[in-house]
Amino acid sequence: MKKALITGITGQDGSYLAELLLEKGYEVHGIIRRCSTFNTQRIDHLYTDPHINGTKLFLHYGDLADGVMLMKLLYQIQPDEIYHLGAQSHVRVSFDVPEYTGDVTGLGTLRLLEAIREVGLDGKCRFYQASSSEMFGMVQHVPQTEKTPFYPRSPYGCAKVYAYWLTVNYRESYGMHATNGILFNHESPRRGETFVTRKITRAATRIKLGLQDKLYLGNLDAQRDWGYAKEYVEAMWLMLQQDEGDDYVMATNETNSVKDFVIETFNLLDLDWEKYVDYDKRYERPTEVDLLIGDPAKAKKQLGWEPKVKFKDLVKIMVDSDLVLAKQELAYKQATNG
Ligand code: NDP
Ligand code: GDR
Repeated sequence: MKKALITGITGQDGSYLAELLLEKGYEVHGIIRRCSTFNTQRIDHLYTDPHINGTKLFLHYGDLADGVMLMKLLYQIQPDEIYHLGAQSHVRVSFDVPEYTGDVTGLGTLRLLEAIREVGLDGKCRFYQASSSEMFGMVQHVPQTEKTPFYPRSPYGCAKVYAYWLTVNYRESYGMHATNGILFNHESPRRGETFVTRKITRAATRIKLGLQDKLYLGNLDAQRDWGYAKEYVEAMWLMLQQDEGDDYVMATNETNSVKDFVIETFNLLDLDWEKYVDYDKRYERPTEVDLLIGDPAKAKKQLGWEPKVKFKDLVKIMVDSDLVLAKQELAYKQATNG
């Protein structure tokens, strides 16, 4: 039975990837952070009592800021594959906490790669780095490919560029099976509620049911290549099944603006978006990434991977799911008000 370690298992992608690997018969280990509140909602449905025979999901407390713990954990687990998804992943927040973002999102990758070497797993363990289209930043070329130069526009983007090159460097220096998946934005009903897509679908469905009056947003003109997270984690697995480590772009090759996402969402709910959406400068970034559109031709050719869920299907999946949540919230509110 193959063993996989996932950093960031409690996040959107980590939860879908854990599901996929368990389905494939892996023993899955995940690093979780100690919090004063529960932070495992996205994986609770996968968890079984570790005292029961046959459990295949194991969670370990840790943090990407703690290199000693990473080393101990790798020594103990001896994973065949590591999916490094853990990060301070919010671009705007990275302007508020640049040092922390550099430490966790950038140096965290270094700590993990060094731990792999230190424990002597560099010859056997495969490593996946969650690289990002944010590395392309300032538009230099469209569509963006594996060969497009990077020009990051945020502390997050800079940290991801550092982690990208570390991954390439460990592959070239030590012959490690190390891979960068350069993933463009991917969303789902499990997307964090402060990322723009989920913020929109959550707010619009609550507005529909009278639970909220307004939605405040920043820049509506930014264009993104939005795909469906569930399909993107399949690509992560495929990348680690190749004979050699490499770098791949994962994208839909379609781009839409934030405004397009708003309009599509409100249209599905039969609402006039202009009545409800207001501007708030707070959500602007000091430097913006204006236009992302990726070319996944290499992934299609080498991995046979192609996204099926496109923009309109994605918005519908998210609206349908958030409408259920809003209805539950309304029912609870009505029940508790008497
Ligand atoms: P999320 O923000 O949903 O999840 C991030 C995960 O990292 C969470 O499990 C979080 O734990 C964990 N984490 C944060 N800080 C630390 C830390 N100090 N130590 C250990 N774990 C930590 O991100 P996504 O699932 O959306 O993305 C997964 C990865 O892919 C990230 O690296 C992201 O930067 C990258 N990426 C994402 C894209 C997207 O569109 N979603 C596109 C391209 C790249 P907790 O739950 O406790 O906060
Ligand atoms: P992004 O995603 O920065 O692309 O990073 P996000 O959804 O945060 O922003 C997308 C675009 O929407 C604009 N925007 C707003 N964004 C947020 N969060 N909140 C708002 O109110 C708002 N109003 C407008 C932004 O300015 C931006 O242009 C995501 C993350 O998952 C990264 O970890 C990942 O690497 C990249 O996608 C690819």
